[in-house]
Amino acid sequence: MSRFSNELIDRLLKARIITSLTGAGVSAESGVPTFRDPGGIWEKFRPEQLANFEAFMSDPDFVWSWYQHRRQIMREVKPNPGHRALAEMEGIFDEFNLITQNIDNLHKRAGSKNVTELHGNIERNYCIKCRKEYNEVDIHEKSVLKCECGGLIRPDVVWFGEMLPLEALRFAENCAMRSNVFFTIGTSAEVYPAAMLPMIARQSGAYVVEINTRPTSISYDVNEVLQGKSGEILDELVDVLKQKKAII
Ligand code: BJW
Ligand code: ZN
Repeated sequence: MSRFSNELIDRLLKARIITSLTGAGVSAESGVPTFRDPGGIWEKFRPEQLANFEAFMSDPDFVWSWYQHRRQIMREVKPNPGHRALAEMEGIFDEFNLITQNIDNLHKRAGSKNVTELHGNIERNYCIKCRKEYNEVDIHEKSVLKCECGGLIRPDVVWFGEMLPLEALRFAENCAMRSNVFFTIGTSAEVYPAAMLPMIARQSGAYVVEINTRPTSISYDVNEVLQGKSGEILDELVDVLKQKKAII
């Protein structure tokens, strides 16, 4: 007995455009802590407290060393079966768009080519004054670095109150509007504007599927909920799709 509905499999086999929105839960099985699950490294400081420009300006060394610590974790972990299944889907479908809120590079390391990053990338940094990029920073630099112009160097990630990269956001909205099937995977769907994407997809006629270990605030608004670990579910889904595609 497959855990996938016949409707989902039928729609996927007929779909022209498929989009997946991913969040921290997709990297949880690799060992990257999520933001809002209990027991995580974010229990002491809520993301809203630390992931903002004011926090950086009031204690740049502290915020910088926090990012260096997370950068270390993200470099040490490896992509999991969920990342690999999403990379495989690129080859299975004519148009498969992967939109991620994650900054950890694991989708690209798993082989996904068409990745749109909504919240930046932890491997990049830039000067807050002149915007010069600093992407080869030593992981052991525990204090914040200064640019040759005197400005502080910050990670190239999107903090609360900051605009998302406009081109990436426009592309993501466009994918949501055009997709036949839209997956929302391993995200609590609490942070906007990313959380709007599944709703835009649904309103535009897509079949929206949520994959998550727990219910979220949008679970009632989607067409199908697959409850469980994304690594296991996506791996299974790719197997089913490969079998069906081989028969057709
Ligand atoms: C598993 C699993 C497994 C576990 N398998 N699942 C409209 C309405 C209301 C508020 C706003 C709004 N528009 C803007 C706002 C304000 C704000 C916002 O959304 N606030 C909310 C908290 C209410 N948004 C912003 O400020 C954004 N900017 C913006 O909108 O600019 C325009 C603007 C400017 C000024 C004024 C007004 C508008 C920017 C948001 C930036 C978010 N940045 C962060 C930090 C990035 C850098 C870093 O990492 O340090 O991005 S916060 C953090 O949350 C990170 C994530 O990408 C993001 C989303 O988290 P995610 O991925 O969903 O993780 P979790 O932990 O929440 O969920 C994990 C899920 O996985 C759970 O559901 C688990 O169950 C599940 N899971 N294991 C499957 N194995
Ligand atoms: Zn500078």
